Amino acid sequence: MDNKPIYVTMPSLAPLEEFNEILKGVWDRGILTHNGPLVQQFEKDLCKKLDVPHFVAVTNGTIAIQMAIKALELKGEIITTPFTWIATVSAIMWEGCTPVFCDIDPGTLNIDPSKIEALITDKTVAILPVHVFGNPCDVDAIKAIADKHGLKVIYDAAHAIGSSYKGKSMLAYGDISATSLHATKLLNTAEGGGCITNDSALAEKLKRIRFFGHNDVKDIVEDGFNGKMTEVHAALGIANLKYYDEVLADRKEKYRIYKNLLSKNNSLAFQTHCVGEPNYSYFPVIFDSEKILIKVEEKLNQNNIYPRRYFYPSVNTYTKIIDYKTCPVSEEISRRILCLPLYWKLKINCIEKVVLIINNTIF
Ligand code: T4K
Repeated sequence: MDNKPIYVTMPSLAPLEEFNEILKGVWDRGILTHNGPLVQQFEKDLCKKLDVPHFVAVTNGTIAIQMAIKALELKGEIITTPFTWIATVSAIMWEGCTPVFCDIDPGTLNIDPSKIEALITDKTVAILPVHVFGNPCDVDAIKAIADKHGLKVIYDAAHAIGSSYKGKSMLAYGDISATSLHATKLLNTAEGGGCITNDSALAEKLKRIRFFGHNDVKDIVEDGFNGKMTEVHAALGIANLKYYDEVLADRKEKYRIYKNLLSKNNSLAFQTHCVGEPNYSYFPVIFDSEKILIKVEEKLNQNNIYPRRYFYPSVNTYTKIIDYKTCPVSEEISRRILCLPLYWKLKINCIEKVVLIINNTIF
């Protein structure tokens, strides 16, 4: 094994020649952006691959969440999870809404549906859960609550390309799903994201919002902004999409290998998968205490291995920008959870090395 650093993830990249081949067309046409042919092709290819009716490609996953909130014209309180990346919450706040934190289920690490209703007030307008690490939320329970109270549902599906429930992509659930195509995601366009909806009118509105609010004749008909994906990013997406099935299968196999090797260690806990089929895009492991986590992380770092503390700290504790409200489960798990290296080209002997270091450090 060479001594190159092993990071929590590495982008899944098609061979450079294949990307270059697609780029030649961009150079020939000289069309770099403004809903060019590659963006349109990428959206079409994604719709086919994921079996969703509308995929509106945008600049990143954070903008995708903001656009979803804007398109649904939400103003008020949005119930969300504290166990997430800051982007979920900053998108809510940038749209002038107030995040209301609902604690998580300690097993699935997703929002706990049984705790949502107690947080609904006359100002609540939507629920915005996250399919954490690609683990499908209990979408039926969440829909039942939303329907009962007349609320919209936006899924932060940043991690969820490749996850499914009842044979449908997780991106097909909710009024709108917002996903990320960032370099660290299972499918990437370097930076990128998308809004997915089953509603044709909403998809058209999202496209107008993405393009300054223009309609077909460049009249301004929406309060829009610039969320356009470029042709270069779409070219990368098209090149990488060819390897999507292989990447997905590889993640599942490597997840299985990690789980098998680590299951012998009784002091570790794992995310539970209760609903649907996850995409196994991350390998989170929960330690007995933060002290043990720090010890393991230090040992891994000494061996040039760099896991990440996703998500730490729990977002409700960012008191410089948010009014603190206690979410004990999320705060407790955040302190004890570490995502181990997991990516397409990761070698199996690296997984074995990570496991050996963890076991040797704990025992
Ligand atoms: N909602 C949720 C639940 C999210 O997790 C995120 C983003 C969003 C919304 C918003 O989506 P975007 O607006 O980002 O599309 C990463 C990503 O920046 C972020 O996309 C992601 N979630 C978050 C969980 O993680 P960092 O701070 O971990 O990135 P960084 O630079 O430390 O990268 C981690 C490892 O990946 C590095 O050690 C090496 C490797 N890497 C990274 C990059 C950027 C590469 O090999 N190549 C690269 O280009 O944030």
